[in-house]
Amino acid sequence: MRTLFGTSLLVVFLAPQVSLCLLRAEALSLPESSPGLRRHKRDWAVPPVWCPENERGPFPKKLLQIKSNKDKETQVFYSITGPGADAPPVGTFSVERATGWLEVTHPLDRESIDKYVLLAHAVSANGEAVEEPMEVIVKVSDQNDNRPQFTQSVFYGSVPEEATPGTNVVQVTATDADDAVDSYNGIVSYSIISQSPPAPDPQMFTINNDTGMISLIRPGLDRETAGQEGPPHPVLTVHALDVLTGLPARGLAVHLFRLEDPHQPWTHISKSATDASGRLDKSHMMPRGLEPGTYKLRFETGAYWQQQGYTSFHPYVDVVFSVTGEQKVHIPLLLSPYSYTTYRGN
Ligand SMILES: [Ca+2]
Ligand SMILES: [Ca+2]
Repeated sequence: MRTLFGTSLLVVFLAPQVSLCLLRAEALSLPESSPGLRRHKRDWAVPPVWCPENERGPFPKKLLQIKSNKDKETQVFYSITGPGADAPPVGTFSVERATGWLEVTHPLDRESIDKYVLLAHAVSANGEAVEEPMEVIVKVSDQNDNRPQFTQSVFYGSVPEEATPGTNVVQVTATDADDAVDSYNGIVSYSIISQSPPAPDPQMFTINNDTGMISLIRPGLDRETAGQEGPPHPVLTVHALDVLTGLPARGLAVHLFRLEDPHQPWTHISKSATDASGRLDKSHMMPRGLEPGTYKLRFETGAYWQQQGYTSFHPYVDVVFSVTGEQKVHIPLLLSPYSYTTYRGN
């Protein structure tokens, strides 16, 4: 809608039938008792211009010719100002002074800037403006040059083994930097490629193409035979204590990450917050327990202390820990605005 509106505003200077509509609309909005107000009709016309992104040269490439009707009476010189002309990104566009040809000087990237609003000026030989400056809008049309990207490398979901078909498991999300408003290039659609293990049915789940919600379509999920092999994994528990008050630290946001590959960024697994007793709801934090590996808890201590009316020296606290074959993993955190202590609890 925004795009269409912007376009029609500019078309007013070009297409008479459109300009009539808009003039009428404007006249209607004026009070009837103001006869002196009349819309000044412009003498020059510049259409909106679309320029595809990633254009190949040669550059400069002509986009459109700006023209003033005054060029019959006097010689007119043209210039442009605004972001993309004399303001950053300087020199993306230029105008041929004598002819009014507006040119683009290098390939554009719609994902960086999708629209330029330039001001066109027309002056006579003695430097006097022969026209009011006029807006020229260059819109960058999209090419499908971005793949969809999942917002996390791994999404963890869980479902009770007695769950019935239709139960939601986890929602995955992906984004695509391309245009999803005026084109399909940026629209993301989801599908399941494979399921492991392929039991008890090779198609236990379905995914909503539009929303990415994965849900169960077959009954009979059985943890012993399908989901988890071997003994259950240890459960993670956390306890945060505010040492200024001696009370549990309530409402402290905590993120859990896992390091799957030392050369890759941490994988975000879940986010939660401590309850009134300073503890995390462990089923929410890590529903299936911790497989052996390297993990990190990030405590958002800065935000916590700010809520308490203090400024914290540590904007957040990262606790990195290894999980091997323990029965349970307990991480206590003792917290003040200027210090923290953590240790291996039990
Ligand atoms: Ca795309
Ligand atoms: Ca694109």
